Amino acid sequence: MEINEAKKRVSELTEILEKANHNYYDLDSPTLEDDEYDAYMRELRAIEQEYPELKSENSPSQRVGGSALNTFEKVDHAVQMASLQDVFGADEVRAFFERMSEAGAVEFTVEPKIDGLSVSLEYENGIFVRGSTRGDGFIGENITANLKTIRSIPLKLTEEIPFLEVRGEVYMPKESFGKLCELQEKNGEPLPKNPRNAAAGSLRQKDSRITAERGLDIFCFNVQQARGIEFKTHSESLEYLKKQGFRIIPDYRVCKTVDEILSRISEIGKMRISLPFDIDGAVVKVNDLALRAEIGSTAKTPKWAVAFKYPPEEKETTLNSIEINVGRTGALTPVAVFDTVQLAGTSVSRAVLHNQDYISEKDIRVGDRIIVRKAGDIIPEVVKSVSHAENSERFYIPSVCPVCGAEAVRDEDDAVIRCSNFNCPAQILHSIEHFASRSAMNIDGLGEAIVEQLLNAGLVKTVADLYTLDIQDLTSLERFGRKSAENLLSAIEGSKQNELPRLIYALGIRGIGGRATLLCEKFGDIDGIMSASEEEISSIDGFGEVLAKSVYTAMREPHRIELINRLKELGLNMKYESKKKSDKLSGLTFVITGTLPTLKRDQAKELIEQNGGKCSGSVSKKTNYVLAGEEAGSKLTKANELGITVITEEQFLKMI
Ligand code: 0OX
Repeated sequence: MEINEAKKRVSELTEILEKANHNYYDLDSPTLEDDEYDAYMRELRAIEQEYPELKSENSPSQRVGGSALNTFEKVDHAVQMASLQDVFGADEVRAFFERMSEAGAVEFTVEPKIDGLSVSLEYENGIFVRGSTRGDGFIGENITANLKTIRSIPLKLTEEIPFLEVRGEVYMPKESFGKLCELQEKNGEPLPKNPRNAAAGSLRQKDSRITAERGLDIFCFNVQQARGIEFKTHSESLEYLKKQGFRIIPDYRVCKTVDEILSRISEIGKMRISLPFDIDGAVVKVNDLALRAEIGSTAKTPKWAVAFKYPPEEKETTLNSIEINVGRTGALTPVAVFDTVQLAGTSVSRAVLHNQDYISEKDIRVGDRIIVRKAGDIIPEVVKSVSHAENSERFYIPSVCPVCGAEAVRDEDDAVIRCSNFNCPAQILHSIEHFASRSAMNIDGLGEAIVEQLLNAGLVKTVADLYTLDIQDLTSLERFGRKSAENLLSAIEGSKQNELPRLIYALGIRGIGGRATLLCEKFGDIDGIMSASEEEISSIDGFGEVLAKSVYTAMREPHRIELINRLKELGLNMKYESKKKSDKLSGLTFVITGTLPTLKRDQAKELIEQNGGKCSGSVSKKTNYVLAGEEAGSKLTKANELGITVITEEQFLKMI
């Protein structure tokens, strides 16, 4: 494609993709099928590869994020990002109304108060140039790359207004929070405490690819600064923001009387449980902007707005005990067990207490009267301790595992205390359950109860023992018929042929999640994975340093090496059936260098491997071809010195 044509197509594709984002995320009315969206995105990426100069900072391709793009450098807020004065109850709202009416206010807006993190979005000539956190209201941090991953944030406005700074609240929808909790649990990672914390953690990621996966969203509710346009009222500015492509605060109303304000506050309160995001109040604001300036602010909060706080659905109950659960990664998780209460429509009697810091800060003790609620209306949590029982003592997570008695030690990099014994029965129970689970080896019929029976009967000690079970072993268990035993044995036997990524995931490496396939694609078989260096692992797209270290360390733990060796002997599939397409490049070694016109290096490597060839990082006499793109450096020189054939991407594509 010739450059002018490419430029035109980039602009067309940008418009199509951004419009699709807006329709999907802001208007809730999708206009493109997922695969159409993906196809346009692929086309855009291919052109941007060919013509890097056409790739703008605000290309929709930037929304998937990248590593180390967030600078977190300090950002001075030209206009203070003020916080709000809280009010509780109708009387305080009336008092606010009286004060404002005396100052001349005749119109107010009432908006839900989103429970998230305030951010500032700056636009120059209609282009998103900088996004930052609120910080202390005066100085925040630059998180532009992370904010770009939120698809409802327009990267380009409808109009090219000289300058606009908009304030909004980034939040994690309840659905995304639920998914994140599930994933963290599956990966043996600590659960986020509530959607707000999860949103904060996601915005603070150095690697914006992680932010992109977290399903964050935003509602915008204030024009901080504007040049090239003036507004008379707040509601007018919100409607303008909507026209510019922002997702504005939902369900806001303009009210005139205090009764209208109070009834809107109460309506929002009733909607609360069914809203797909957390709110922690309603905001009442004077609508007239000139009047706001007259009314002014205190050091921290404007005098022309208040945040009405809803009493959260909380219940008081008695904490009967604190159980210590030992998970498959050995994490000791304290769990509060209390008298059952009804919360958000369900019976609740247990809540995770997270870690020692959480317990110590709230001074939660057995026997306490406690307040409980549901974070994000999903996860029960202990809000605080109201009173201690007589003679109660501070609670400490034991420094020995309550199941096996081994030493429990605090992780270097997080607040988790872990049992140090890989043979701990609790770790074994949960790791066997995980091994058999649907997304791992998918052994039908091997649930928690049966794993417990097998462990209690001494029939299995590690997952490898599952493969030596026979019909007598199983029928000797209580309530285990011949038919179920046969079914289970055949499910276990069948699992030997599973694809390697399932086995890798089943081994329970911390943080591996859905990335097992990438490992297999890269290293081909279990031996390749076991001998891979940390650098090689972290070179895989999608593997950060932390995950690479976790895989590398896991593959050097003696108990895991022993387990893998046993599984090998027992005949489990240890090879990766790659999505190989042909043997056209069989026996040939390639070195890729420089920037290829359309393919990323990884893609070229994948194609080489899919067609039976091998890739190497350095040029030697053994190299058959050097696949060279633009700005190829020393490797190309060396290839020429050694007389190795140098090919272009086009020639390479012809070969396959
Ligand atoms: C919210 C929210 C927060 C702007 C000017 C003073 C306070 N969390 O939903 N803040 C504001 O207003 C700011 N409005 C909101 N809706």
